[in-house]
Amino acid sequence: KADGTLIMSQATARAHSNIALIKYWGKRAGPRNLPAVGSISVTLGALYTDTTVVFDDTLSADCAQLDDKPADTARLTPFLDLVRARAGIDTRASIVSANNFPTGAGLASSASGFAALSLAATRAAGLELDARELSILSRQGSGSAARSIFGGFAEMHRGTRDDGSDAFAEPMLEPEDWPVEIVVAITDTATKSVNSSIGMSHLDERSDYYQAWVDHSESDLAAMRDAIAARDFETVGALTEMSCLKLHGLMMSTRPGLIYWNPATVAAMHAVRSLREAGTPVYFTIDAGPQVKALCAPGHGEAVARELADVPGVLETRRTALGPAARVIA
Ligand code: 2P0
Repeated sequence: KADGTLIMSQATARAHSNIALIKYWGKRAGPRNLPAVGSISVTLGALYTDTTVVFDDTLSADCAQLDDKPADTARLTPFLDLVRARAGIDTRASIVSANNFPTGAGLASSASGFAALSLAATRAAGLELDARELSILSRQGSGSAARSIFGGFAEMHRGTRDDGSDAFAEPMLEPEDWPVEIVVAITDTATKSVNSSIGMSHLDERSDYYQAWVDHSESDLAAMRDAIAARDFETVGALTEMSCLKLHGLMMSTRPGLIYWNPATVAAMHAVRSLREAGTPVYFTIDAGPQVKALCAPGHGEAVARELADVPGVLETRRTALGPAARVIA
């Protein structure tokens, strides 16, 4: 400003991680990070990212810190440019972000991270986007982030428009509508070797299974919508395991083949099935990493967490209820 005072504006947001029950993998052609398929997820109460964005006229470049360490801005500056363009500003930003769980290890840190960043950056820039607009913005940072704008159960729409204006998530159920629980069995805390964006790029050329994946996506989504509406846990669980295994089959079929599992991942999958055979309502799902997430019917999380903690190679378990929508916290 002319009087020499600094122009600084800041906001802090919290967004929760999510896991897909019907998985997103693959992109439509073109810019704006458009998904090839829709997805359905649950937001996780115990896993979240807190992100503070400060627009600061004294900065000559964006800078970022993640979990107390300097972070690369290569993926962040183009994203902040979307916010700046919308707000009509040119000011660079400082981002400080922290996850309360291991980053980049298949626990959807890009989902909670870009959802928190979308909300913090738009507020700091003086914008008040509604949830749908925030979901569209978040998607451009990371596809799964579009779902972390919402709590409970959410559905991400693939959309058909090239401008991405119909590729957003919507809420399906609030956490209290159906309080299922999730147990995360962490089997490795290292950052994964192949990030999702690269793993799912150009699949039409890289996997013979890809067209089948896309072709069956709408019927999987429709079946899951019906099962959730009916609170039919067995069907939701069966569809969840099916979508997970189909995703990993697709990943393994990709040239070069992606194997995200380690021996403890497989042991935890079998442990979930043994528990189920013994009468516990629990089903597994796994993202682009080695962690196993067990979807438990309401009231069964504690017993499942106890059993999974004893699986050889499981380092830690985290039990969580469904979480709320992304929100401004400061
Ligand atoms: C999902 N995953 O639906 C699927 C299942 C991982 C396995 O969305 O390229 O980090 O940033 O849009 O969102 C992870 O992919 O990918 C993911 P980009 P993202 O949760």
